[in-house]
Amino acid sequence: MKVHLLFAPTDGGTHPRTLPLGQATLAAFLRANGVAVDQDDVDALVWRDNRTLARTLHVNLLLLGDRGRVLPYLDGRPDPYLDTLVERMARKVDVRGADLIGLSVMEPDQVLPALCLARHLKGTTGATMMLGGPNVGEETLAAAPYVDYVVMDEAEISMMGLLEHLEGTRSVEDVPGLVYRDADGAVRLNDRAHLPIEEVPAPDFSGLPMDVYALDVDGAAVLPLPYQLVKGCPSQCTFCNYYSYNLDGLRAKSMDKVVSELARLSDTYGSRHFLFLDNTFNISKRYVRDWCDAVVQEGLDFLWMDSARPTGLDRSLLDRLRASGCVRFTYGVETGSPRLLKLMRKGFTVDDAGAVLEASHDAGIWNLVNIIAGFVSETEEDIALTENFVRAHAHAMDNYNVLVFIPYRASVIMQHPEEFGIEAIIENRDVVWDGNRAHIHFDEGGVPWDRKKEVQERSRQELLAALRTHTPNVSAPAHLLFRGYELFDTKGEIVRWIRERPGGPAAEMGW
Ligand code: B12
Ligand code: SF4
Repeated sequence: MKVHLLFAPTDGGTHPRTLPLGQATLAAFLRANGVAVDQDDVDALVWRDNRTLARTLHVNLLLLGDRGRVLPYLDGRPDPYLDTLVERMARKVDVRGADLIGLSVMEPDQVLPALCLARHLKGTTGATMMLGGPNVGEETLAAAPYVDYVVMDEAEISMMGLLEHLEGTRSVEDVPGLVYRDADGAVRLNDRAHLPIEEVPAPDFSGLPMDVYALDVDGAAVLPLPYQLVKGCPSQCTFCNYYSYNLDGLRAKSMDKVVSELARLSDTYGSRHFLFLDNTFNISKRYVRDWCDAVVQEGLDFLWMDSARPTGLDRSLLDRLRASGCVRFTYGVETGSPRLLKLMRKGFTVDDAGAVLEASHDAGIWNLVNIIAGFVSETEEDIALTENFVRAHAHAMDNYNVLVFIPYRASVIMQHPEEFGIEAIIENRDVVWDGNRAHIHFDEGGVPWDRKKEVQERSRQELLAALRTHTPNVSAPAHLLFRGYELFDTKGEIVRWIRERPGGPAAEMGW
């Protein structure tokens, strides 16, 4: 049985931010179990070719993400121009001989281009077609007759099971976590099963276009390698749906496994830069200390970044983290309103968050702060409290993301809406094409969804204005930060260097 894994294109046409970690982990596991696996990153290949080929040969990914145009096309309406784009996209990879083609869909923006590609490849190859990742599910299979199977979360055990099924040695009902059609055509989801974390292999990136991910920054190639130490999350924030499909809860790799895998990855790919893609690095003080000890003991000389909860980290621990190579933490601060923080069940206070940002800044770590705009029941007073927080800690907020609150189907809020004063829930089936992003809309306290969206946008604009005005407001992609931390000793110097770059940081990313 030959498997070909393809990372689906996004619709934005921007530089692929990271190597596809989930797909490469799956490839490593299948290869270790004797399965012949090829893999490609269609997103990266389109991005590269769109920069080098004549315009007439480009794949217009924005068009492939245009729901108004693509949905009728997927339903069979002729559209010769879309046919041309999809064929161009498909020609970038050679899937001949594959029995099973698996498309990786990590972001909502990948859903439509992935379906276009799946439909085309099903027609041209006849291979078994599957989709995997957090943005596909039962609705996707129900809506896409050219897709045979879906797995929506960790897929190692599911994929091995499916291969056994396709070889005739296992019944489809026995394949854990598989979404499939039964004999009557009804869509079914089997109970899930995940690999123990110590058995999850390090990613295997072979087959991927490494030259695309590496960017030249001032004469040095910077290649951030993604890696995951921890699955799950110690928190259960009420807006998040991560824990819902991460059924096995919090799981962390042993430090022995982590350091040996990192050392091997560094040797194999010739990079000392790691993008840790954990929900939370600081799952416990002990785990953080174990990491710092292991780095010293093994003499590791890496630079890395990750996400962290803004609590339980003091200056001495942050100094040790910086010394272990940490250059950036993304902190989910979310709001400066104590009431909203409680409603979100973040498990820390506004003061905790402020103290960690300050200590992290003093330790020389780049602070990227996530803020949520338009949360359930957010008032002008809540917005003003967040603005106060921004003003108070502006110098310690190097960069920020303001994301509008999205109600996820499996979040605590949507499971128990009455506790949050939400009055109406509308299951909007049309948006299956958007991944898990917005299956559900809500009306709160008499504010209908359309109006709430306006309120959310106003809140976002107000918060963005405060952040732009008060914080250093320096956009610094990972590649640039890694290089900056190699070249300079202080954040002040890095900020100056970034600000003085011709074309700004966007130039490196080709945006
Ligand atoms: C890195 C990342 C991103 C990156 C890049 C993603 C990428 N190109 O790979 C960026 C920054 C672009 C991103 C953006 C967003 N992200 Co994001 N992201 C992540 C993150 C931190 C890591 C993903 C990862 O690589 N994990 C490591 C791998 C090893 O684990 P894994 O994903 O479970 O891998 C398994 C499966 O995915 C599956 N699989 C993967 N490929 C394939 C292929 C096949 C064929 C099969 C069968 C299975 C399969 O098998 C893998 C191995 O078991 C996750 C959180 C997390 N810690 O996982 C969130 C996460 C995936 N993101 C999430 C969200 C919400 C977003 C945004 C929508 C946020 C926003 N509001 O804007 C945006 C989407 C933007 C857009 N334009 O569409 C959510 C998804 C929630 C959901 N859909 O239910 C997650 C889970 C975070 C969370 N806590 O909620 N994200
Ligand atoms: S929002 Fe982040 S910290 Fe909160 S439960 Fe989700 S992954 Fe964990």
